[in-house]
Amino acid sequence: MTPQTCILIGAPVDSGKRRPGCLMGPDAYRTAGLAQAIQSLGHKIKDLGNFTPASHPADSDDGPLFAPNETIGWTNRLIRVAEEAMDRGLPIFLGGDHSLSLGSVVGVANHAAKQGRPQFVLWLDAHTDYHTPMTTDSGNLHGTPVGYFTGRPDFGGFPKVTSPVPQENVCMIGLRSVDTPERESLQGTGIARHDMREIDEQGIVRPLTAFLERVAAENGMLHVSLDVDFIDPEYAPAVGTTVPGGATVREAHLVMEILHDSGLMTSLDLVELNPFLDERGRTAHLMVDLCASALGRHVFDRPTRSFR
Ligand code: Z70
Ligand code: MN
Ligand code: MN
Ligand code: MN
Repeated sequence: MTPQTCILIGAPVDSGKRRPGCLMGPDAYRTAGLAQAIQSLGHKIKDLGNFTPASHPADSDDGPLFAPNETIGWTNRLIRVAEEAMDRGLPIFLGGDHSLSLGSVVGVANHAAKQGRPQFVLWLDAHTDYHTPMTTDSGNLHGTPVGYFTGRPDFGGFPKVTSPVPQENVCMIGLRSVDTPERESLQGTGIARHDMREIDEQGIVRPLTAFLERVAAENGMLHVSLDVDFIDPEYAPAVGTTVPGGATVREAHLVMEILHDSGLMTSLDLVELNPFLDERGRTAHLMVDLCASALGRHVFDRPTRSFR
């Protein structure tokens, strides 16, 4: 991989669900040595520090959604920050819960549209996060970003999505907790959905490389959204919603290493880390190591792998 300028964007979003703690994520990544790990691979780092939401009305306790106004404030802020960062390097969004992707993905997709290139999204998560504010039972907006950036309706109050990511350009890997309304809405969409059963039967490489070949063939931009709960809670306990049966450390590294080899990744989210629930920083360190793999850390050199 040619040396990159990695732009660290602290997004201590904690409004996407009720259990607090993700606001400590960006500083936990810094404490775990994220910048040093990336620099040691020959890349440059620009740390923009921690952002705050754009101004927004106070949230009330009534209503079906948790903290919608604060989440809208974050979305407005992060769309702008993402658009600007894409002109300067490879943005890495340090979450923060997964509602930060309401902003990060729409921002990078706006940038791709200006370049005339298609946006692709790799969603590494136990969950599909395909709700809308109308279908969510929990009222937690971290369960809605994929619905939002693919252009589903009913996101009143949120910025209008002018460049939705086409369903066919979204690939989800790691799924094992999908709500009934999400499953029903996903039926018949072009979103590629790979659950843990498929990973167990076929391995994780096959769906990943099939997707990357498509990104390469269309000269696409590729946003990768890595939810801590993609990984099994045995290795990554610092997350509010632990779902057993997730990816192993080895599978997760393999995904990141292949992403690096592809040279296709243009932006990255690290989301849902709750340092308050961690054990001596091990989840934060694992996420830093995974990020390093995606940016070229390896044991031995290999022949170049081309997806074109
Ligand atoms: C559930 C909901 C979710 C992440 C949990 C869970 C959503 N589908 N997303 N953790 N990252 O509440 O909508
Ligand atoms: Mn998620
Ligand atoms: Mn999840
Ligand atoms: Mn090397």
